[in-house]
Amino acid sequence: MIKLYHAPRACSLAALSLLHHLDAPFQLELMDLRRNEHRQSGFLALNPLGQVPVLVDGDFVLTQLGAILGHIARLHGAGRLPELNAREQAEQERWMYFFASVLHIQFAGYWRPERFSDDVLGHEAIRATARKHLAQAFAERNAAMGRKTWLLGDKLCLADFYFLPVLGWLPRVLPEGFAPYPTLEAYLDRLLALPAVQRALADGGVDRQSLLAA
Ligand SMILES: N[C@@H](CCC(=O)N[C@@H](CS)C(=O)NCC(=O)O)C(=O)O
Repeated sequence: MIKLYHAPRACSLAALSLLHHLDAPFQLELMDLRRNEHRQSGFLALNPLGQVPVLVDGDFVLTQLGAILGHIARLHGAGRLPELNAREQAEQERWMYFFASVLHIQFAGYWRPERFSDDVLGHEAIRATARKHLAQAFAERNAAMGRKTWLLGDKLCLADFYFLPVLGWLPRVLPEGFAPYPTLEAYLDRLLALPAVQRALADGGVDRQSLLAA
């Protein structure tokens, strides 16, 4: 059976929500990052980067959220996820790469500037730049969502699950919260209303308020 290492409010929320959405059998390993459980030797043996999510499937250990979402979907998605044509699959991948390589990295710059420069004097500049780029990226996404229900229109896809935790981090970095991004906030509320997402939040003892708390 699949085992998922997940920390509440972390990007692993996407994988946990997808597992629930697909009614997949799995075992949950809850991690407390504040207690540095991700830096313990047992976990580092699974992921030397010391990051969640980690998925263990028998003797197969998989890291990187986008790959994990794809693996779960291939194992358990048949008949439970909408069929995507070639362009829709490309769009799904586009957004997952974007979240991983652009948005997630900007959040990392804001929270962990020491990973981008050893020069402590430069850290505030890194954080300010990250915040600026995040505000621009969310403004662009807010405009582009338009009247769409999900990123691909009416088909809920893996990228929507990926976007969930990323949107949850927004108010922790941007002082105005969702006020400049009402379309994204309505989209987030649709995600939060999914029974699978509610179950995933409950697993980690999180609700809407604590997910979005600064
Ligand atoms: N590129 C990785 C990023 C994983 C990641 O940054 N995980 C965060 C939580 S969202 C984490 O475990 N942070 C702890 C740390 O980096 O020390 C992925 O897509 O899985």
